[in-house]
Amino acid sequence: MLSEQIFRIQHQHPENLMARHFDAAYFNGLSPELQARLTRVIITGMQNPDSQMGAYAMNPDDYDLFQPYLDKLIRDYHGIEGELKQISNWDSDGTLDLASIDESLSNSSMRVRVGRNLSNFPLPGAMTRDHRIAFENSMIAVFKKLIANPDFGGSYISLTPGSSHEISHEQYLQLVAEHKMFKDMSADPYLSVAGISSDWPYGRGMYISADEQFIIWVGEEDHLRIMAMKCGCLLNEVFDHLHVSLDFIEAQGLVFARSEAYGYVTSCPTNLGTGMRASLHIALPRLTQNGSNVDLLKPVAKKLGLSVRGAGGEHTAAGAGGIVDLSPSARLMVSEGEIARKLYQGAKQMWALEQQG
Ligand code: DAR
Repeated sequence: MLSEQIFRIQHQHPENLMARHFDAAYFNGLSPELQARLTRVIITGMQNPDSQMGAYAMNPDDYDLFQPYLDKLIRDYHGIEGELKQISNWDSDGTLDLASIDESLSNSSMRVRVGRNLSNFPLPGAMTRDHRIAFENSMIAVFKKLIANPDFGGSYISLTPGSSHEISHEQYLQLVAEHKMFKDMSADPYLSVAGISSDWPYGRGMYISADEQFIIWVGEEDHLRIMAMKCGCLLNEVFDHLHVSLDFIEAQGLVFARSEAYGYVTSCPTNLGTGMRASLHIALPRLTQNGSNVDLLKPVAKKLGLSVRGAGGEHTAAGAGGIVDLSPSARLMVSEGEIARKLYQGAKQMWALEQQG
């Protein structure tokens, strides 16, 4: 029985928010059709008891449809009480110059990404192969506008067998090695159980601008992962680049799924709100025992509202010289401009801790 399995997870894995807030009476009060839909949302957390969230939305309206239950997971994870109303604001209220922290940070790797999903398709976990191909084709029409625009240029590459944009497996592996393209998600048990990696590699691809500072992933954990990146010291530049680029692609007629309360709708509830992860690479050899132990840094960072990953992304080790990927944890009930400021302040605080010796 589903409730008995979840009850066991509640006790064996108290960090699993899907289980922690599961309410058997609520679930049993749903129609059989809604019980089946909600089971698809939470199956990832049932089959991966070590999950932190343990749920992925399958349709843009799941957050509203199952609000009595999912709202508890969302508020618990994001630490929110009271009114929930996501407001977008990209104003970072001043120059955020990493070189002002230390001259050695003047050429830092900076990256800001947002997850976005179109309102007229199921979310990745519930897409059929036909959905995935139709979605990719609808995006290729938008990419043609980007490619024709001299401010963007670039190209689109597809993994879909038979696509006129299809690249070879070797070319794909090279793009992954260069951290430009995303990995086959089938290896991620959380995503694969949720159906997010199904039909690989159909409907998956990447737009990359001529200067390689603007990339759009198609068909990863969200329909779109839209990211701006550059090496430099002004965080404002990479945020502004992303903002301008988002406005351009939305002007092509894309309608992103949004909720009044939760902001931009994303597969994972951890990304709701802005859908934004803003990060930079910073060398913290002392705090990471020269990169041998990123986990040492995580509780320190968490106290400052920051999360730390290895230089290669989620679930990777630090890079050479203790280089880690540092980002503010907040996504929801925080604006884009506030995230920029939090990233700057976080870098300043971590740098100061590193210098304490
Ligand atoms: N492992 C899943 C996902 C957590 C957040 N990371 C994402 N969305 N890539 C969990 O529920 O713990």
